[in-house]
Amino acid sequence: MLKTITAIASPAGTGAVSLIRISGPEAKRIASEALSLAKEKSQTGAKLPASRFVGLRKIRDAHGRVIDEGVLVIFEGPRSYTGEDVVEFTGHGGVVVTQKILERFIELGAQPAEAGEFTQRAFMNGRLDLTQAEAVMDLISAQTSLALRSANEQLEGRLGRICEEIRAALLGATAHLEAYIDFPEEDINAAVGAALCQTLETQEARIRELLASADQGRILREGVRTVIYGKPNVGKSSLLNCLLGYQRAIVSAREGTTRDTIEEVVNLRGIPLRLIDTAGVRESDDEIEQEGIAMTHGQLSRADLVLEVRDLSEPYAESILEVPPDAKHLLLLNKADRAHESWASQEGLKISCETGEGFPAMEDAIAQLLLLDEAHWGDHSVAVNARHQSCLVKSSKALEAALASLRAGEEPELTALDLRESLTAIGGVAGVVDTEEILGEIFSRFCIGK
Ligand SMILES: Nc1nc2c(ncn2[C@@H]2O[C@H](COP(=O)(O)OP(=O)(O)OP(=O)(O)O)[C@@H](O)[C@H]2O)c(=O)[nH]1
Ligand SMILES: [Mg+2]
Repeated sequence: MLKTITAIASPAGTGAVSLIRISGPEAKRIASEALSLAKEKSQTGAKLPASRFVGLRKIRDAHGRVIDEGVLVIFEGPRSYTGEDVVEFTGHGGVVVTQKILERFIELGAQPAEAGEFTQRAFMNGRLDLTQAEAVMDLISAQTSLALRSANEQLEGRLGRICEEIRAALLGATAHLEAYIDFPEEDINAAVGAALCQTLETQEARIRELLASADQGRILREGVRTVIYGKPNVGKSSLLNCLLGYQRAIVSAREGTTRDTIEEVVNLRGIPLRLIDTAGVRESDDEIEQEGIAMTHGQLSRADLVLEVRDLSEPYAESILEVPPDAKHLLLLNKADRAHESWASQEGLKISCETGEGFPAMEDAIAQLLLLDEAHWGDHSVAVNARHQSCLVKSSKALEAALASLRAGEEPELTALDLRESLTAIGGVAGVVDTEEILGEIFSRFCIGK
């Protein structure tokens, strides 16, 4: 029989309330016994509340002594988070009292849950598809309102639904093709061949569209890799501090202050920016500084966005930046409060970390550049993660191969083989077909009690 699991679902530490969960076939029996008075007193304790009704109940130890009084709710399966019988007890949020309740449930036969095991059961019992289960994790770790919105959209199952539509279309095409394998005397005529090609091309385009959103997904989860770049002393660390709102990096009038790169995430109009302050780039004999500058170049090559900072208080000089091909770029002319006249006719966004001048315009420009603020977040956006991406790439490659063999008029067996591979891969996104190993990998990243 499937084991019954239990865990503290609220964060560790002291709080107003804490939540302990039980899920599995024994959940109700365990909860009921936890309410019982000691056997020797031959008295029974309170009854369980009816499913989905709230009851004020006392959880007792083996001697019938009260551990805590709180709210008990039973969700009878399958109408529960996990699809099994679930018991939730909300008690006083102390560390010891919560731990004691957990121990009591374990004493009565529940087993401590693994990380993500509740959600894994929800998936196993068909309450969520895999993209939705992953969205639960995205929702918990969302750092901005936009990431939250994207997680909620995924939780509603949009990505899973799109993949399921693609899978259904491919399945239809495969069945069609396999019919010809079963009747080798019949050839695929031109009209049928063209119709099949059309179906595969349409689905291929849809997969490509999903893949195009992978960058957006990564950005929402991890933040836009924003590298603050420039010569020493132009005010890169000052900019980091201003955007963060506190003194994170050392600022000084001495050139070459920053050596290591410093990373912090800020929320800019709903967009998570992973700001990376770097060592100022110049010729240097100092070994440590050279190391720092090498790191700057490394960061630059992985950037999504480069904020190039230049110093308006110095006479104009050419930019030192070689912009990496696929990063967005914004030129910031800092120290506008002390601008040198030689800059008068130069392009760039004037800001001052000293006075705050130009900051709203800079935020506008960044949002505009990334087209990723709330206003630009389309109704049909999906945020593909790295795992979805790898399934989609596999599916799209196999589909291309299928198309190529179909167009070349090769044996239908060959095309069907590639189509099957494409089907399996796209099914993997929502977890239609998946191995234990992959599931374990996904759910182990959750927290205990989720
Ligand atoms: N007047 C004025 N001074 C500024 C402004 N921004 C930064 N500074 C000053 O410029 C100097 C250098 O600032 P930092 O932020 O340390 O410059 P950096 O680019 O990080 O320098 P390195 O770490 O050496 O590469 C400090 O003395 C700051 O106070 C500004 O907008 N106006
Ligand atoms: Mg610095």
